[in-house]
Amino acid sequence: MEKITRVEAVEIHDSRGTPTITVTVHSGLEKASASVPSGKSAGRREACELRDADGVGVARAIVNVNTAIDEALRDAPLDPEHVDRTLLALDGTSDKHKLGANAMLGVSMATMRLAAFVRKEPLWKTIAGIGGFTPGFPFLYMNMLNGGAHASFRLPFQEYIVAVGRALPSESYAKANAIFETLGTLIKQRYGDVPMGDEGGYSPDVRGIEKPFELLSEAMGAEAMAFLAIDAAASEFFHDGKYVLEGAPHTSEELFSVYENLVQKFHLKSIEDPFAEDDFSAFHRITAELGNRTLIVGDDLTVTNPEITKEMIDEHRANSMIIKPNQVGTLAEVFQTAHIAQKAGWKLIASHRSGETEDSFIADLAVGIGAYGLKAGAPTQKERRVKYERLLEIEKEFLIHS
Ligand code: 2PG
Ligand code: MG
Repeated sequence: MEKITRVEAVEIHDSRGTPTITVTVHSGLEKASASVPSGKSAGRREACELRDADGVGVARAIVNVNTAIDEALRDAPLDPEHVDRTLLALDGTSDKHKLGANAMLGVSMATMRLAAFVRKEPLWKTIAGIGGFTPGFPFLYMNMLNGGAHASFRLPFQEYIVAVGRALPSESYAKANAIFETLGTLIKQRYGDVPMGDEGGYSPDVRGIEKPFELLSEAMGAEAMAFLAIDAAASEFFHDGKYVLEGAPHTSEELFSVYENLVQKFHLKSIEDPFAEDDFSAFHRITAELGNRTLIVGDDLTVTNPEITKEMIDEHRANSMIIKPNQVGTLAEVFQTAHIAQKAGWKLIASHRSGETEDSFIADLAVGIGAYGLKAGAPTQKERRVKYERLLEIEKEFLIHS
């Protein structure tokens, strides 16, 4: 088997202009790189994203890749599972604060990409093979209206999404783009020029909990293979024991009623982080009462961590989850989590972060693990578009390789 000859990291800037890292893994003359995204509405139990004392710089993460990790992996076999085991042993902490989950993930992803390259396989196929998954095409979860922590006008929820799942990604993408364009026209007519949020969606200054859903429904029209979804990111509007929506405090029960109404009225079919990440009884209740009609999706709740996911499954606190590699730090753990969740019948949604790079890795990940959805933002930003464009390439590869 080929051997790793060098591992190195450099600084780049993400879609918000914040520093992050790109890691390159070398094997002789061959090499592959991967870039690490960064979240803003991060879950409390996510693995540690190592930043410098100023909370911004990534010099320490870069040094870790270029010294300790490079030393540990020189001459190691180009085997993603071996590399992830080595990283985990070298870090040795429960939250990855020693090496940094960002440093580890960059190495983990670049190794997988290089392994695919030397196998002469598309990345999604290597992911499916090494991880033991059945690949498939996801619904496109396109975030069209940005609110919460991702926008200047704080629409109550963080993400208002249209999910489209036609037979082929090219068909889904064309439809999602058409809906997004119609939405843009509607917004322009009614609100003029509006700012865009962190994930490239519109951020109009509209009032009323139902208003964004009315707008999206109108833009969506009667498309059979599409539905409305949200990421409430409720930890972000949970203050002093109350959920504050448009200035009004709500109890968990009152917020539940808000969701129940939205499910009935707008056929909302997927609700991510409906409650704060510690409000377990509320998660349990919504899963029990709405879970047969609606995906209750953990994100801050589950943080792509195998043990935490297992606990949430056992306690029936959701029925689906977000998969974000940088929440946990290695692909080996991502695969472990995905298996635990799929075995329990949960649906997986592979997701970008609000601070993204031009790396399209999550498109291959979504297909490779056979995720139900791919959440990748709006096509106005290059960092989001590359994920969809990669999916269109995968569609062609799929015909040849499966
Ligand atoms: C989320 C994400 C991505 P962030 O909450 O799901 O959309 O946001 O990366 O800021 O955590
Ligand atoms: Mg989320």
